[in-house]
Amino acid sequence: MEADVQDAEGLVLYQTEGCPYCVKVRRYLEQAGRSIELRDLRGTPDAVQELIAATRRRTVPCLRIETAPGDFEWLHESADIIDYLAARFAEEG
Ligand SMILES: N[C@@H](CCC(=O)N[C@@H](CS)C(=O)NCC(=O)O)C(=O)O
Repeated sequence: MEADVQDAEGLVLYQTEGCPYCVKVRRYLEQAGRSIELRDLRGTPDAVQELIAATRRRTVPCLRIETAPGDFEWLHESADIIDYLAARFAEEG
């Protein structure tokens, strides 16, 4: 599912609704007053395939970071994702 107004460019969170680690990241976003594009793996086979093709894992949450047009880095681990987002939001102000 494509979701939400984006206010951070080039970021997509691959996630599922019920995963507690995904909830942690979504809660952080809510508290930070930010939103990014969310892709829910449930019912979105394309998102599952994208994640597995890029990372060889199906684990969520995973943050896709566009580093240049069409180039992506993929970041697993909810704590690392939150640290990355916090640093990025601090930079962007
Ligand atoms: N340590 C990870 C745990 C992530 C995790 O266990 N995610 C589960 C869903 S709640 C998952 O994707 N399991 C399926 C898999 O790893 O293939 C984090 O904090 O992000």
